[in-house]
Amino acid sequence: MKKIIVGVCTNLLITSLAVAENRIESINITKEYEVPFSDNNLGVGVTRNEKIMSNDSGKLINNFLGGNSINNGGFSSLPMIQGLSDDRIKIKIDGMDLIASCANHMNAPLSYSDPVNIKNISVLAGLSAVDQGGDNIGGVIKIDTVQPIFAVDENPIFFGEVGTKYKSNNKATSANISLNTSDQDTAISYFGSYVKADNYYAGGAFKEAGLAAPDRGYLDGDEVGSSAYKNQNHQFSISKAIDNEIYQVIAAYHDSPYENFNNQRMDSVGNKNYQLNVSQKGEYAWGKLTSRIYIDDTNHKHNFGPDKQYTYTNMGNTSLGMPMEADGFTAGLAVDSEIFMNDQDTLKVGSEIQYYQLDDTWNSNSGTGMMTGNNFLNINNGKRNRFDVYGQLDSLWTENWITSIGARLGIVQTDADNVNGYNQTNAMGSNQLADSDAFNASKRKQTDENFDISLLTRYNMEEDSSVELGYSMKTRSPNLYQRYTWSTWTMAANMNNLYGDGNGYVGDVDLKPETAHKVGLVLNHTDPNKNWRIKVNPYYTYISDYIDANVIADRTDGYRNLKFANQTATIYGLDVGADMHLFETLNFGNFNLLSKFNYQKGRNTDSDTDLYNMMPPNLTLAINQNVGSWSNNLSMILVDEKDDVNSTRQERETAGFTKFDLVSSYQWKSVSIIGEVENILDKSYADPLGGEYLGQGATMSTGINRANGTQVYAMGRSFNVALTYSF
Ligand SMILES: [Cu+2]
Repeated sequence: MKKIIVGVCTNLLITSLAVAENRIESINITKEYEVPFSDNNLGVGVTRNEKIMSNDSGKLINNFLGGNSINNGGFSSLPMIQGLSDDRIKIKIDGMDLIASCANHMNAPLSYSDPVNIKNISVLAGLSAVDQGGDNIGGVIKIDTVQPIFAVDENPIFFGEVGTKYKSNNKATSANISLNTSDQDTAISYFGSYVKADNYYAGGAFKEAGLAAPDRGYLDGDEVGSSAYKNQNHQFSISKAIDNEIYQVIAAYHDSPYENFNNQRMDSVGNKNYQLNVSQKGEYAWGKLTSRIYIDDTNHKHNFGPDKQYTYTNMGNTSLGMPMEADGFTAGLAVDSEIFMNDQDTLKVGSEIQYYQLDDTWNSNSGTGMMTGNNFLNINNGKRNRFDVYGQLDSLWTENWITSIGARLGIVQTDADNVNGYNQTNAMGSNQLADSDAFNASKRKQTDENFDISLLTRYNMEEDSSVELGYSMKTRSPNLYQRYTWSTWTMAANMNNLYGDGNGYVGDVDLKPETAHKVGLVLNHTDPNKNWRIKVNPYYTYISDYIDANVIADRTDGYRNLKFANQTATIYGLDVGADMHLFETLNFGNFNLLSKFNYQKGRNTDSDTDLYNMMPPNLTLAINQNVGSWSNNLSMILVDEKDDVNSTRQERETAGFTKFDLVSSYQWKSVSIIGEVENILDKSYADPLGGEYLGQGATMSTGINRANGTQVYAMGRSFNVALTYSF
């Protein structure tokens, strides 16, 4: 039978990951006909080495064509796909649809997966079919962390891996272990990881050296304040195969006692997350069925970390820190089916129900200032419940021509209860009473009916060349912070910042969902001799009701207070990936060249300005060499200056730069050693997606002056080493 599958496990990325796991080569890859736009690896994948050397899963997205990562703490970078980022992208981890419970999205879904534990990432960058998920306008990232391997005969198997690594720049020390045991129908696995990192250092001084704040320690001129972090992850899974079905239970625990943020005014001083994920997958004569129930429970705490001022004194009053706490709870149920209608057609139907509840409360602190009194209710009993249903028909018209047509309906209902500030007063410009009264009088319960369409097609011209063409309409409802934050008080608005830009934000109860219409084209060509291949992906996106912001106040510190608003935006761009076999020599092995080019241009046509955090044009060139057990990879990244910036947020321009990295690995029996020199030339550069440097000083309210500020600088040179033992 011909099956039309979503193209997972078929590309270079997976090959490298599979080799990584040694035993995962047994994954059966029944690549027959992929749904158009399902393979976005495009020749530049995540190698085993990169996965092992990284502490930040969000950064792995840089390796995918059309993918960039946005600076957001040490292990929670936000993915961006073709100009759209954060929760505009659907992130599914082992099928779970997770939501960040933090006013700064510090606990973005990818932060809960240690890169070492990722078995498979698929990034649907271009256009995604509706069966891949709703409630997104920017694409889908799917991550698998559990892939059960059963014993082939009656002898049980036991295998695992222990690893450790060290990075010199920020003294990041980490360790991980995986233990797996299985017989023919039961597989049990445990994964654990630990990492601790200090502040990192840029390639050169980008600010004055001195005390981080009057009540804090000393920072060097090249030391990036508030970039230290620590976390541990534990995951336990049991998979049971019964006939043609696999039942699976995954339980996970994540604990980060601190993760400091160099582009936010607060730090995470505690994040605990529990997940439970129970699923069933079956293959039947008629098709496939996957069903899943999951829960995710997050407790997230904020305060000022060790590089941000803690004690504020004003007119005889003292404020000691600013404790804030977000509690999020998600419960979901999802059913997806594939029905093989005949040799030509597969019908995919499914449904998803998600319940989400959020409380974001700022406790009165122990001082005597403006932040004592009641607990400030930033979001009180916020709700965001979602019901989705979709249908999609994938058809094979000829051996060379496939189409996918789908529609999805999503109902999103949001609500929040009454709020209050620290005090029922408007004193000192806080407007807490007036703002909370206005919010409490508003109609907060909102129901969105979101409609998605995907129309995708691929035509294979010859065996190794194809063209993919598609249109999709995708709709996403606002998140709770965009709809229900209410305080125009600068101190409070500053805390509600999803962008790392230093500005303050206020929600809008009447925000509408944003709808993206995207057209894209992918041209694939592989040389008949298999010596090179190229993928070219131009696209255009028109977004109605794009959730952006308008200025409500220019502040004395040079930053602004902004209010979320629906506007109109367009994004167009071009992504090109190519790889090429260079030559093979007797003594030095195989040489391959990989390259990736990324260009995007986003405009807010209502405000007549460029979109915030667009990655400037960039080119990656890498040479890979493999000889015996040795592999070496030298890469060069050229990034153009960023001069297309968002004037509403007063986004900073950044200079162009070139960066070199070298990774070498050697495999000796069960032991592998990886050495890396990151940023070989110790280049000092402002990270174009780094955001505003708020890593030190009096970050609350208006204690930092924008005129003396800077963009966040990226890490300078680091010598990294990792050791792995497999058994
Ligand atoms: Cu946070």
